[in-house]
Amino acid sequence: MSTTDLEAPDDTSPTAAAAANPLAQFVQGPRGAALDAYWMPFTANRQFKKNPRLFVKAQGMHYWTDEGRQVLDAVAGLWCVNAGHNRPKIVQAIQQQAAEMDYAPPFQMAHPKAFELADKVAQLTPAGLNKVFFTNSGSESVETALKIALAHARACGQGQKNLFIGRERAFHGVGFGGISVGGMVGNRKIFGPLLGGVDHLRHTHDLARNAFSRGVPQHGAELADDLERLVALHDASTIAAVIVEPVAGSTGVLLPPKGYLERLRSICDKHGILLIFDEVITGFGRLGAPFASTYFDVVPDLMTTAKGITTGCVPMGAVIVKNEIHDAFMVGAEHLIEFPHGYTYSAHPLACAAALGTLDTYAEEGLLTRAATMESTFADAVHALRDHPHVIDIRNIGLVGGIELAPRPGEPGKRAFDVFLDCWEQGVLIRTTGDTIALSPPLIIEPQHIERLVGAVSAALRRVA
Ligand code: PXG
Repeated sequence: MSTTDLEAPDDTSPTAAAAANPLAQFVQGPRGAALDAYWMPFTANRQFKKNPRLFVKAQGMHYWTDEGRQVLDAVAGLWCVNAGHNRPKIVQAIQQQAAEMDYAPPFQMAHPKAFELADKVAQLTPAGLNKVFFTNSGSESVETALKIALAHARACGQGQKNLFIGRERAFHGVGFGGISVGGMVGNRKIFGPLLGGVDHLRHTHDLARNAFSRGVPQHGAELADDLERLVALHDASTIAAVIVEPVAGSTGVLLPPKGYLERLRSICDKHGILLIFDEVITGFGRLGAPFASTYFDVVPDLMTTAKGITTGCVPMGAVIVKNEIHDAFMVGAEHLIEFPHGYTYSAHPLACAAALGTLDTYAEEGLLTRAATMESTFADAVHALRDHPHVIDIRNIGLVGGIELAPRPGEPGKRAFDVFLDCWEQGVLIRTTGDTIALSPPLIIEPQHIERLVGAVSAALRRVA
């Protein structure tokens, strides 16, 4: 793959980008009226609408704004554009599918690409996880996995196993199941009593012992024993599943302490509790292996995925399940639906086409392991920010970086957000969560992009008070 192909498409001059922008008349004129109707998700709407940030074009490692500015994408859109933007094979796959067949109902009917994709996904996942249930997002994957866990217990004659164990500071999407097992207070506190029957493990973030670790932190495997405490409290006979992100992203780039996931796995085994890995951000190459479960060599019973499955270009998610869990449902009269769950757009033809094109691109360019090749260059660059103002920790794994800042007194999250705005002005898109800067670039990143993105964060950190 040549970098030039990705960097210099024929028609990406600033003027072309601006001319192609249908919103230009609105964003350049009085903005209030035109921007009013769209209630934006997870956005400070009023702040945004005073000074909108609009993308109109993307290619490779970059976006272009409606004003024609080129912006380096240091977060792969939202942890999803793993293959880089607008890759030709994927674009072509979607175009062809759209022209051939727009939609096929997924209930009692199917189309060939759904089977082809499920088979390809199953080949990438750890041995024994071979059954693929398609959804349209990470949130839907989480709801699906939780429902499979409950229904599985019942199918096994253990209907009393109906509690879930999540973890503090976890993010599992925005469905009621997901926010219930999740541990982000801001995403939970205004939504009432949530799902009953959920408890939480302690989170693993420990700056006192692990600050500035390179790769996984050394201390904290024993935090997995918190599961023993919850088992002692609730009894294993009542617990259906434990769900964790192997590496937590949106909650601030939290890495599992060395040995932690292994310990969680063995405690789940000991007590007959299903282990769900939420691989929505770690899936499809983010850590330098196809999945975090591959990377850590810890095999869950169910995996939730989304994002990278289509490199973000068409919404899709998938839950991958151990064969025996699936097989427990395949009983009773054959004309009956075994698992009454699914979505109108499960295995949507455009999503399947996009995912097949994406998996081809990953395979051809070795992208599912490329983060391992780039890891040390990326880690060196990110850890070089260590002595910058306000930096209290730096974390890295694969092509994921977290830079935690001391919060400004009385204004949590504001300092990091100011760094985000400063980087934006410099033409680099980063992401912040609380006071942590999260970096998760497309897996096609080259050293010069790493230099540029870390250079921008460095300049911003020196400027922001
Ligand atoms: N699980 C995990 C681990 C995620 O990271 C979801 C589930 C939900 O996926 P959907 O497709 O429903 O959004 C996610 C989503 C951020 C950020 O700022 C991350 C996500 C979503 C929004 C923002 O890092 N991840």
